[in-house]
This record gives sequence, structure tokens and C-alpha cells, in this order.
Amino acid sequence: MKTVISNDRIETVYGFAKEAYAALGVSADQAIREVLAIPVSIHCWQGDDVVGFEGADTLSGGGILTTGNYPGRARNGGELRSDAEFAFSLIPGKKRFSLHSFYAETGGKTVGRDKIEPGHFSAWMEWSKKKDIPLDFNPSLFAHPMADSGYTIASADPKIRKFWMDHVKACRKIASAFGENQGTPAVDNIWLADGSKDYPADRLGPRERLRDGLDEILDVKYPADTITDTVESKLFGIGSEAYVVGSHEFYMGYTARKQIKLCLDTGHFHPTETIADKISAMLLFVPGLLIHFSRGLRWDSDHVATFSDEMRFACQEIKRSGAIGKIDIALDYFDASINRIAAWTIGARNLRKALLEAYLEPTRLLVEAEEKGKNHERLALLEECKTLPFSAVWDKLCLEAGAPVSTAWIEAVDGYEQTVLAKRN
Ligand code: RNT
Ligand code: ZN
Repeated sequence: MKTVISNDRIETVYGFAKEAYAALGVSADQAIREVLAIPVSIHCWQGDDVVGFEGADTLSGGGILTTGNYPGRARNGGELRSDAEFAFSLIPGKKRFSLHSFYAETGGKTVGRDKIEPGHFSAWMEWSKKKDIPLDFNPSLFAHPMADSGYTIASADPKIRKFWMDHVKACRKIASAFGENQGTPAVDNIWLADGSKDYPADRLGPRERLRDGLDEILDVKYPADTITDTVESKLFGIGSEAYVVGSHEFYMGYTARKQIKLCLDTGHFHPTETIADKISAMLLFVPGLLIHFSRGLRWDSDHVATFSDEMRFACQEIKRSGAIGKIDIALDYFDASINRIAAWTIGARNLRKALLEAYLEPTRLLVEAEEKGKNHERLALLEECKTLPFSAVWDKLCLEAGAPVSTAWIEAVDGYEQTVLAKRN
């Protein structure tokens, strides 16, 4: 695949595009600047199929599943970090990196998940500082014998429940250490798969235990500039088709009462239900949101995120809300059937692209038309915007960020596959 456009050409075409946007009162220069500065948290687990460093060789349980066996999975911290660095070079804009607790590096020692410490992440923290890539964190309440019953914090067994509460407490301490190290709060996202395959007789009990467990966990205070707590709901998982303790309503209520941020994962709702409309509604009642961009496909919530209407509409709402400072943006999917670096890059470039499209929207004109009752004008503008020279601005954004323009990154991934990934098996 040959690289397509010279830098001169990109600048020339961008000049025309800029005029087209300026005619609608939009500064393309400003849109590029603002969009490049929005942090996108890239999920480490696409790099190794959600396996981690505890000695497992596949992901087991938790209602999620990775399928595929493409060669070149990262098997340790060194490999995962260098794969991520390579992917970062292909992705324009400010990046963060999100870890799960089982990416602890314990020097070969078995350390229980309830006993992990910030020190087990010192290599990650050093790397993060050196590369200026702030870290986010996730307790891992799945793929573990103590989670085999299908219940963790909502378990009726006090031993199981305590183990997982200790785990999540340990994770918040680690996240806060990340935050201190990097000077921006680490987002610590709690997602758990608790639920059941068939209709439970008692739906309330587990929800009470989850509510009380979270209360106890979150009542341990850390400085707000080191950690941002979030909780993530899900509609169903594999093995929890009938009932999920942490449903959307559960966490809507919980986050509103507790005043913490709510995580909306685009793959965690009914197939025709999308998250864009939830953003303005929830922002009235919670201090902010974390959005996991993924792609639901039939039973799976974790396909590689594409430049879909759902992604575009969510980014539109993020921009229109004027509350970008309250919204943390992340990717969350895992596909082991394709080159993993390409998977990262595709989703992350798409997301940045959708943000750019949103920031190029002539929102002021749309709102004015609406306020005048000229809804035909609003619709006409929205439709005309679809064919504005958006790709010229996207190419310019990539150029500006020092990231490959257009399809050039695909070749680069091929090169890395041949020189690095192919040697791993
Ligand atoms: C699963 C949730 C959760 C996980 C990661 C691995 O459906 O979306 O966020 O994908 O924690
Ligand atoms: Zn998610």
C-alpha cells in the first residue's frame, strides 16, 4: 500500500477546507487544537487478549470472551509497553493508558489480588512518567477462582465478598499512587460481572450487598486530584443473561446518590439503545462520566470500535454538552483475531476522528435555527455538514500531530508485525 498525499498537498487542500468551515462560523484550526488536547485512554488489554501477567494463557470467565488466535500477543510488561508505544506513534492526540490489576509485575512471586500494592506497578509508573502517558486503572473482578460462583462483592459468602472488597480497596490505593506519580487523577473504573444465568428468586439481596460493599470501599478517602472513581453497568454477560446485579438503573441511582462518575459503555445496552442521549441527562445528576467506546455486535459488547453513527452521535453530545472537562473518554474492546496493534489504532483513530467531526460542527447555527423554530434549517445544515471537506481537516490533524496520514499507518503495522510480532512464537 503506497502512501498517498504529500505534505504540501495536505496543506493546500486544508486551506480550502478551512474556508468552507469558516463560512459556517467554525475555526478548523481551533477544532484541531482542541481535539488533539482531549485525552483518550487506550485500554492495555487489547494488546494481550485480557490475559494479564498472573500466569494464565487465556481469559476465563467474567461474562466476557476473547476469540481468535492471531500471532504476536504481548506476553509480559516489556512486550505490552513496546507494542503500546508503537501503536501510540500511529494515533494522533493526547493519550492515556488504562491497566487492569492483573498487569501487576510481581517479579515471579504469586501475590493475591487482595494483596497487590503500588510497588507492583513501579515499572508501569516509571514508563508512564518517561513517556508522558498518564495511567488509569481497573480492579479485575473476574477470571479468578474466587469469582467462579458468578458473584464477587454481591456474594452472600462473607469470605468471597471480603476478598473482593479488599481487592477493590487495594486497587484504589494503586490508582491514587498513579495519580500522585503523574499529576493527574487516575480513573479507577469498577466493573463486575456479578449476576446469574437464569432467573434469580432474590434480585434485591445481591444489590443491597453491592451497594453496601461499594459504600464501604468508597468511604476510604483519597485526594481528589489523584483518583477519579467510576462504576460501569452492563446489560448482560455470558453466563449472566438473566440478571446482572450492577445494571444501568442500579448505577444511575448509585452514582447520583454517591456523587461519583458513571461509566457508560457503548456495548452495554440493548442493541438499538445508544448512549448519546444519556449524556445530557446524566450530567445533570452526577459529577461526570466515563465513556467506554466499544462496539456491540449480537452477543458481544467488545468488538473494535468503528466510526459508526453511535460513536459520532456520542461525540457530538460530548462537544455540545460543553462539559468535556467532566467526561473521561476511553476505549474498551478486545479482538484476538486480527493484528492487535491495528485493532488499537483503528479504534483510537476513529474516536479522534469522531471528536474532530463533532468539534467542526456549526453548533451555534444549529441552535439558532432551532430557537427560531426553523427546524428545516437545522436538518438542512446537519445534512450539508455530512459532505463538508472533513477528511482534509483530519489529514491536517494527523500531520500536525506527527501521526501517519490516511492509510500510511497500515504499512507501518505490517513492518512491526514482520520485525517484532512474528518472532514471538
Ligand atoms: C466488560 C466491561 C469492562 C471490561 C474491561 C476488561 O464488558 O466493559 O470494562 O471490558 O474491564
Ligand atoms: Zn467497558
